[in-house]
Amino acid sequence: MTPPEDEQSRPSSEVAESPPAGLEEIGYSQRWSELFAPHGALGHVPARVIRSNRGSAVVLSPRGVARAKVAGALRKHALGPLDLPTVGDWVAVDVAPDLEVPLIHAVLPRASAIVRGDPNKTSGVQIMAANIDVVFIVHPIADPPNLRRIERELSLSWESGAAPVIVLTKADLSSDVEAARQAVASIALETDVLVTNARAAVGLGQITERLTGHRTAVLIGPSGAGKSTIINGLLGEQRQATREVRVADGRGRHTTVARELVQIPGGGVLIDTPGLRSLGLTGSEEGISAAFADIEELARSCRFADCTHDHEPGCAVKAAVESGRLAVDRLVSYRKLLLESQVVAAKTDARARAQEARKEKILGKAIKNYKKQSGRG
Ligand SMILES: Nc1nc2c(ncn2[C@@H]2O[C@H](COP(=O)(O)OP(=O)(O)OP(=O)(O)O)[C@@H](O)[C@H]2O)c(=O)[nH]1
Ligand SMILES: [Mg+2]
Ligand SMILES: [Zn+2]
Repeated sequence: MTPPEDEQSRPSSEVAESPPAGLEEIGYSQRWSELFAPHGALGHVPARVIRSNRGSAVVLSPRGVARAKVAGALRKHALGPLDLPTVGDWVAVDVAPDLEVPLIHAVLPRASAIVRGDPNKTSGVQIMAANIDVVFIVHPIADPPNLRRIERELSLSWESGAAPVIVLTKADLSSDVEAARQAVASIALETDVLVTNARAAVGLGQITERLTGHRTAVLIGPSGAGKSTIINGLLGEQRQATREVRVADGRGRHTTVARELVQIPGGGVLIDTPGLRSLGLTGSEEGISAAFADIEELARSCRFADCTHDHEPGCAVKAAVESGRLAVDRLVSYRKLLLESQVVAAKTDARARAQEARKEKILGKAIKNYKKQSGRG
């Protein structure tokens, strides 16, 4: 493809210097440099989306931080929100001086993404963060931790392509830290469970440790869990807004409103997200399988390969519940998530079919018009 004239004629100093200053610290690597190369030939610069909220994006490029807009062609060709830039994305940006704001022309193929089902959106999904290496699942220890929600978040995390780590916060408010940690560990399988008191900056080294090598991690978890407090603790300043959450009227409120990528001193970046009340599944069962590997392992010994662990004879999973080796709540949780996932998958299929039908109708009309105009109808 030949770049348009104005882009060809741009002085070569406008083409991205290599490696782009400052981008390596936030994760720019060989992979991104290779994926970016064809865009560099067009005179665009590589950038990372560091903040996104309802369609607006702030990017960090070698030119600094700027609010950017999605180029018309990219928006037009996007089939849904998955094709549009989101926090953590690496993008190709036009920063020509005659532009009012930088224009995002392309989103580089993602290495990973944590996606949640979002029943309020027509598309049904929302990307919480892209190109992440680690998902920190943050929960207050004192409440006590909501095991069922952690299982759901583990499923979404395994689905993302990044490795989950559970972070229990507010250790200072718990009378029995070890009991809470063990309860969570019992459902976490191989996943690490860390304990912190972010207000006193205790246990935060375990977080930075996992960011070495310019890695990217996202913080997810309920509102008030202390996600932003962890970031502030690591920065040593009150950068992110935090707020006491009052249980009585705290429903549906969150302090953090935009998803934001923050550079951590000593290396790596953390993406802060608003605590969400509903974290829907996306219709895939792979994440659930990973999060419930213990049950899936037991299921291999069930008499029937398609055992639902409900009424079938010779069910090894039910036997494990009866003998006390498997908590019944965990089995119920597993079945609930699978069912939810199947419902979402069916809806997604129906949506895809409707879209296909709509396309065919439009195409059919176009063919009819064409025949009419050319007198062949
Ligand atoms: N005692 C104690 N309080 C904490 C700790 N971590 C966070 N908090 C407090 O918990 C409240 C909520 O913390 P935030 O960091 O705003 O929670 P969040 O997860 O970012 O919440 P959203 O942005 O709404 O999703 C604040 O008042 C914090 O000061 C901790 O380790 N110990
Ligand atoms: Mg917050
Ligand atoms: Zn079974």
